[in-house]
Amino acid sequence: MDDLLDRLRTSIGADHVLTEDADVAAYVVDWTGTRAGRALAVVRPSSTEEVAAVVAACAGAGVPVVPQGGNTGLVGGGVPDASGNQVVLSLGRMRRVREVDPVAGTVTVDAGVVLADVQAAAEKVDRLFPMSLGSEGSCTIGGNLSTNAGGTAVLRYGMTRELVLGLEVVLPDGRVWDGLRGLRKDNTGYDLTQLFVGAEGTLGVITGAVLRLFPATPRHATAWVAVPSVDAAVSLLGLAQQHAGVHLSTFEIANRQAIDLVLAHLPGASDPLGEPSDWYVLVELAGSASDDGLDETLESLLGEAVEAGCATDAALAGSPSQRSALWALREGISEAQKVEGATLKHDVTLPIARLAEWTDTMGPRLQEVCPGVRLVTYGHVGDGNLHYNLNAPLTDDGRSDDDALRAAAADLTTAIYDSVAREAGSISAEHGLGRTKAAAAASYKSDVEVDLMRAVKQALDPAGLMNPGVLVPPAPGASA
Ligand code: FAD
Ligand code: 2HG
Ligand code: ZN
Repeated sequence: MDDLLDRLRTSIGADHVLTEDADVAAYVVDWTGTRAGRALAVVRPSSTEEVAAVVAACAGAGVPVVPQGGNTGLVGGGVPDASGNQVVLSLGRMRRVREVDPVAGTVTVDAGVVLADVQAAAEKVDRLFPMSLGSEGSCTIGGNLSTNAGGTAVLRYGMTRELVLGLEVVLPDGRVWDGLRGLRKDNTGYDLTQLFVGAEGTLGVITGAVLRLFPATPRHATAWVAVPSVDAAVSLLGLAQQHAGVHLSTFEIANRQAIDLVLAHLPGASDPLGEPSDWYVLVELAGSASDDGLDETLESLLGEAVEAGCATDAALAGSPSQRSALWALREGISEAQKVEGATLKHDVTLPIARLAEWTDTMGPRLQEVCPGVRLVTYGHVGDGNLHYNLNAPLTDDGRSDDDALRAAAADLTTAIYDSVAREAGSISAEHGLGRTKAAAAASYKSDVEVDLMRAVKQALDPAGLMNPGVLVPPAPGASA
């Protein structure tokens, strides 16, 4: 292995090949703090050529590579396993916005550019890059593409795969595929770009991307709405679509338990409504500078919703700071859950029409499995995507009983996933599979689908060195 480390140092500079525990620490533990591995080294190349040299050297030495962007992933896909023989390849030094073309509606970036910086580059030329995640200050475009990230603007603009036109990728053998084309029309064969989207670093390392830009939406009308049930939230969604049409850009749900955690743990958070409600919806309309009347549309929508019984109260943002405060209630839930104690995440999709009945029946079933378990339910209801997360029961003296949650974790997750499968839903709506869910996902897929996935992996990465153990579980009997 010393030979490999020497080669890496020669290729990208000794300062960017990290091997000391203190230097690698931040790269081997995930955001949740529950997935920790060990690395042979963490390497930080600064260009596509350097990435290619690293991957070729690792391929030559038979050493697995774990690509990493902002390390905000929630399924353990961007951190190494416990073996200590994997190289973490961080894209953190590849942060160049290569080109912005407002008329073509494209921005070309290095894969390590942070999402918020892409949004800012678009804003500078009066355009919008619509992807919006709570982690946008640290996640990278390479990570977003590799997880096919969702977020709060999917309802209007789609998942990451709908926002990309072309890619540059370093293949598992170190060759570079230059597919950085910004063409809207290109029917010249298999869609290789889309093959790498959502591949979680198992087919190659994305080093650059051409992304789509949209007209800017500087005007917003935003409300925090109390709703009596999930059923009412779904009815409100229908009304919002009718009233606001294309201007409807966000429709997010959260239960009271989620908001209680934010109020308890997020400094400065306050409840915008007088009376607590079982459920809340964050609804936002967005439009161009000439789109007058968004506030009026939202007010009339809410008036009708109250009359129809699908909303009981609402707070409208009257200023940008009030808007930020409403968004912070929604975006702060992940962090608040983590501060509270042990958490079990379930990022599921169900047909929207089934959401209400499913949540109504799931809660009591989980109480039987783990009495007192706290349901922290929130997410992108407009996409049928719930973060059906759980926090530990409270002990008699009000502490988070993390051991009780851990002891019941497997049974809780199985109950949820089995039920999602029966509804023809998905056990990973937007976070991917990583190491956490790879085996479970395969067990809910048909043999044909798993075979196809393995065939793709085998064709592009025959030596199995790109992020092994992530997304595609090894075939039975094969060495991992
Ligand atoms: P990482 O965590 O570094 O990596 C994620 C995966 O991508 C790994 O498998 C890794 O190997 C691979 N990868 C990374 N870069 C590359 C590359 N250049 N080439 C090939 N493979 C690569 N996700 C959502 O979908 N919607 C949300 O609303 C959302 N909100 C979040 C809020 C918070 C507070 C947090 C902590 C996370 C949230 N996430 C959300 C999850 C996470 O931010 C996304 O999955 C994000 O896309 C990961 O980007 P990253 O750069 O941090 O990737
Ligand atoms: C969100 O929508 C993210 O806030 C994170 O997808 C969800 O932490 C989670 O489980
Ligand atoms: Zn989400």
